[in-house]
Amino acid sequence: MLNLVLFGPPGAGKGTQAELIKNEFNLIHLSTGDILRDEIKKNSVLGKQAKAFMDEGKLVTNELIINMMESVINEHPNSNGFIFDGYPRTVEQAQALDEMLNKKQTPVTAMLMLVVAPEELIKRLLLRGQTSGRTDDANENVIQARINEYNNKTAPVANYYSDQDKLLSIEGVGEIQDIFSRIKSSIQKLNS
Ligand code: B4P
Repeated sequence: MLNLVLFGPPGAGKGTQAELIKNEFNLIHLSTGDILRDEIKKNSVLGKQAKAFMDEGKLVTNELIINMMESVINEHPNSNGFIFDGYPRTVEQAQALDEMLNKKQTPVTAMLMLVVAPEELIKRLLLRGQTSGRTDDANENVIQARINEYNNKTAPVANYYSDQDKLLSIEGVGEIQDIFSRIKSSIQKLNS
């Protein structure tokens, strides 16, 4: 099984690259952002709770995310593996993911970290905000709050995987296909 964590700040290209990786390696793509936006659309209890955090650019609480992810992972017992997009975003989430996958004897294979400078992130997200309808992309203050949350709470997750010798760093600037080629060759090296 191939379990990949796709990591990087907001706007680094996680969702974009996850689609390409999923198709190439036949993996299940789990995006916590997409799952949460779905819950908001359904106006579920989880969606209502999550919306308040997301509209301010804050991370949704670990408790809500970890329970949600455990049930989503359990829906796919026979997959080739997962691509985790936007999860884990805190060390506590990373520990919970390890615990869940270790129970199934299919640990995280590697973390792919997309490296992009903050000015480029803000430019990309404001551009997407013009058409996406996402309230968290429309306002530069909210985008900055997301980047701050990333620096304070999410960036330490990279050390967590580096300590396990699972961190692969990928240059995330340039043509989407070129970035994907870099990702693909990193994954192929894992298998060789
Ligand atoms: P997400 O939906 O994960 O949003 P994101 O970090 O902004 O990344 P996304 O995947 O959408 O963007 P991408 O980089 O692909 O999270 C949204 C919110 O949900 C969070 O702020 C938080 O509140 C909550 N949340 C989610 N997961 C959570 C968790 N685990 N714990 C707690 N809270 C959680 O792309 C961005 C833009 O760049 C796109 O327009 C794309 O077209 C463009 N782009 C991509 N690659 C490019 C390239 N090479 N060049 C130019 N543009 C590029």
